[in-house]
Amino acid sequence: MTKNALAPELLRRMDAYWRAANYLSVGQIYLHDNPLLKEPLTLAHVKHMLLGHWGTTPGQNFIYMHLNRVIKKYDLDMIYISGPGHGGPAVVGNTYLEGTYSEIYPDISQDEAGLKKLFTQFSFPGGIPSHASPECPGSIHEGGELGYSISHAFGAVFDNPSLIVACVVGDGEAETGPLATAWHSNKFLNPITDGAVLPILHLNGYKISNPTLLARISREELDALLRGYGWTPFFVEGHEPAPMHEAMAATLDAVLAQIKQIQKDARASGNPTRPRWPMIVLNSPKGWTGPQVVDGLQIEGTFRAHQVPLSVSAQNPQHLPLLEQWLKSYRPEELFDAQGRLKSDLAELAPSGARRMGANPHANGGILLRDLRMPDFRDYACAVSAPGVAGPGDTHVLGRFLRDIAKLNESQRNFRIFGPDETLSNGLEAVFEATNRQWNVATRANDEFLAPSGRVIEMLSEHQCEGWLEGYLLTGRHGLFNCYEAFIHIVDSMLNQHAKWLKVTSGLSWRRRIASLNYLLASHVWRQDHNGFTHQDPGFIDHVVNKKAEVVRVYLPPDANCLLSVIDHCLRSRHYVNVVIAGKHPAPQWLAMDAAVTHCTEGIGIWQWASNDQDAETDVVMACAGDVPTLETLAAVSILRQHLPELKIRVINVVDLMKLQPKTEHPHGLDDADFDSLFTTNKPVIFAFHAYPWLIHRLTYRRTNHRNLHVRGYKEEGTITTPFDMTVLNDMDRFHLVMDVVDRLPRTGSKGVYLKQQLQNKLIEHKRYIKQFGEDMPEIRNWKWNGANPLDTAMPV
Ligand SMILES: Cc1ncc(C[n+]2csc(CCOP(=O)(O)OP(=O)(O)O)c2C)c(N)n1
Repeated sequence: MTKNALAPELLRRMDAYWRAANYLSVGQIYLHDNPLLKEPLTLAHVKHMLLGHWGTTPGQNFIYMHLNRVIKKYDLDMIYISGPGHGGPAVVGNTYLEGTYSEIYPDISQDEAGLKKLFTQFSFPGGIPSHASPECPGSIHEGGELGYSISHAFGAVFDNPSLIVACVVGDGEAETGPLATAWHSNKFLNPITDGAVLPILHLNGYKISNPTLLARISREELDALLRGYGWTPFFVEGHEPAPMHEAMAATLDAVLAQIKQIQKDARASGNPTRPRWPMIVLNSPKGWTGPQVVDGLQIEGTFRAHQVPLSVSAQNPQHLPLLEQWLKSYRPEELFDAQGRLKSDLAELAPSGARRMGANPHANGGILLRDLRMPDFRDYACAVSAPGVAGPGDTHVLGRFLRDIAKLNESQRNFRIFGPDETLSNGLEAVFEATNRQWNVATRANDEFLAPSGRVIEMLSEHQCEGWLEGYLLTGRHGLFNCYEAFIHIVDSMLNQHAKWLKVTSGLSWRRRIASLNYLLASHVWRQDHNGFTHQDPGFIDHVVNKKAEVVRVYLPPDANCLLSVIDHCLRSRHYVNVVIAGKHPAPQWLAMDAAVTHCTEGIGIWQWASNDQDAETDVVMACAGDVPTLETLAAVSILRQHLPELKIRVINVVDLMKLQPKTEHPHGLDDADFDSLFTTNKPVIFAFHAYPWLIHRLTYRRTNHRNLHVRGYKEEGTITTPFDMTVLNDMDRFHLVMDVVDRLPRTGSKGVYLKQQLQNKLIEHKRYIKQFGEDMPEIRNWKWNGANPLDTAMPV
């Protein structure tokens, strides 16, 4: 099959192109001068700090160059994902050879001066990172943290029927949890409406200092594993360049023919039945074409080739001639003309224009981004005739809005909801009135909402949901990840990487802004009634606020109308990570739509209807953020106003958590004067907070009144219990909040002391009641805010 796949002249030129890429890669790692070796190499030409990864690079150069051939031959719309992104020299070198690098960075010109700069900048202070970083044209995947290449690749091809993502997977990377589950992504792909992913497992045998598992199981076992995941593996194996070129070319022709045939058949027949997609296993030596033996140790084909095989330095001058020999082995004089430009017979091997993988617009998704068609979120409002009316559960209301967004954008095919099997249990069932869960494996009677095509994709892998959504966004579309709050932590690290990507790309003028990464965290800490302690963890936002302020936003809408307003805003926003935490259980509604819009626009505000300090000096500020803390705060306020009516209370609700940070730290931050006027400079502030209390201190530690700030929140107390008991266990219930006020206001005198005693008794009664009846006391379950005169609170004293 592989013989004569390439005409001899083409093979010669392709090998030369590969040598050119390898030469550029070694040059990037080692040289800061003498880029064409016009002079004998000296230590003065070599960088002082030798950084980078050689091992993966020649294999990736080989793949990229071969992909160039098929892109040209079949006019493919293709992008490249480098799973082992530490092979940065490969993607940088190849985009330089194809011309895109110099178009974006004219200073890195295609001549000797440009080459010198290209080499110097790599892994150099003020230069570029050693990975497939955002600075590299054509990259949507830095690959610094291994494991997400296939997820990103699939995210990119959903709803992109003409796109093929060639996705290089490191055999070490393949050991990670996310990558191991990512092979299953093929079960969600629709061959009619989606594009194709061509995984290329780079079986170079080693990681940093260990062999890889996939290289040490038998060929038969590996083949069975990949077939078991639903792929047809094609093996390209060896190390002799010429037969390897033949084998790779023949294999690429074969797999692309299969991909095209699968798509053609499915699209002609309208039958999307899951095909067995092809993939490639490239079994080539790690550090291919590099030094063989150095200081008596084998390098090529071993783990020792992973980073920098030669440590050329004044202390180690004997490596200098080895480096020169290595560089010269690529015969640069045959590859570049005297001016340092790639020879024209080689340059023409690269595709042109936007077909070059470095210039493909899918890899700069903001170029392709179109606004969503948005229904007016006000149309989905909960009627709130007075604060405290019963609502059906905030996410249930949101579900109807999302349903219509899915419907309105059905023809644009640029909006998706991802989740790990929780769209229903997070209360978004209305979405399935308009669409289905895309699923391309068998269905059975009694399955629900499964179809070959649908706007929702669910797999019980938070990693896939995150990775797919990131890939979808990075290629210019919109989406939402809905997840249980506790388990979103599984993707902490992926969020880190995406937030870093957003930060860096926002400083690159040629990179267009993309749609925000939106998390909807429902089924939150306070309402895990049937799941208990394992499902109670509100710490994701602690993690998120570590990220760059320009990138992250955290919203805690207290009711459904606020949730609608916040989600509308998030779906319109660009280049952020938005985290929205919302409840799904029936809960009181506080604000009519206009008031909700105003409140969410401000992000923080005094709830005047709940406060009574309008015409007098405030005694205490009752602040809250989150739906359950808001409920408990208002219940506490009603107790206070009934029993200590002379107290002047101010109620503040926070929707946009970043308002609490100083303006100097976050663009949303209140300036100090505004903060002081809201929270006073010297009155007690009792703050009921959705998550761990420490976060509020962290955000406000510089504020004038910080010393009077007393925060209640989740303090890692939980179990399967009643909703109210969850707040009691964490001292965030209405009774504790009232007692906190009394403790901080000695002037409440014996009235306060007596009230406190009654509340303590109440807590004992609560415990007794739930133990006996298994639910909260009627006065808790049926409590209602009753406006300015909350005397009907069933608060027997
Ligand atoms: C999640 C993660 N864990 C650990 C590392 C550190 N690391 C960098 S490269 C590497 C080995 C990668 O091996 P492989 O994926 O086979 O890539 P290649 O051999 O092609 O360089 C490791 C463990 C990482 N970058 N990401």
